[in-house]
Amino acid sequence: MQAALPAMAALTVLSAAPLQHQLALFENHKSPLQSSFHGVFLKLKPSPYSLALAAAPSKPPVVVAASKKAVAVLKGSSAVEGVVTLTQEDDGPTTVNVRVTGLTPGPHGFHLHEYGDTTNGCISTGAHFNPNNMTHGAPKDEVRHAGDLGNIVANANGIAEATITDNQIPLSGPNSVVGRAFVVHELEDDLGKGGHELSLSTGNAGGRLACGVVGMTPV
Ligand SMILES: [Cu+2]
Ligand SMILES: [Zn+2]
Repeated sequence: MQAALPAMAALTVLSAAPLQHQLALFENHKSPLQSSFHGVFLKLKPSPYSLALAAAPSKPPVVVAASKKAVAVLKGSSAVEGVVTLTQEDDGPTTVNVRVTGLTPGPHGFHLHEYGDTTNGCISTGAHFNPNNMTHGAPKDEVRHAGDLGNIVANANGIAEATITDNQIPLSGPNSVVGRAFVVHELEDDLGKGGHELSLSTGNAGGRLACGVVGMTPV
């Protein structure tokens, strides 16, 4: 038995129910549709959620896909501030939209750091997020910290805007970056190639101008 759902159907799993329970579908919070399908209890609503069901005879449908969204608000001890939004579809790459203001014109190192701890300012966020025990590098390098997102570049007005797509900063699973922190730096990240003693740990990107903890948001 197959479950056929509209291609762009938006689904939220409310709760799992044991076998023998019916699958109840509600579209736009009205017109409840009953099905003889045996599985979980679902609610449909119009939202960017995308979800697929894999169903086998006599087995409950399995949720195999969903959208996730998160945000970080960057603040520091200077005038630098910003907002970073992260979106991820299923297990695909994470798209990071960045807008930071108050910067000096030019490139500034931009990373995900290990901890979502700002008790002592941005210094408490620790080192670059590095679950695979690598050295510092560029986003496109094979050898890099997962948190190495390169540089963002501020224009003459001190505003840096960027859209970054990356495979190493998921919003769920063992390497989830939720609860960790973005940091924007004083200097350009040399991407591990500057020959400085700090190049292979921090990219020699200097002080921490602003930081913000990644938290989940409604999709
Ligand atoms: Cu950093
Ligand atoms: Zn790094």
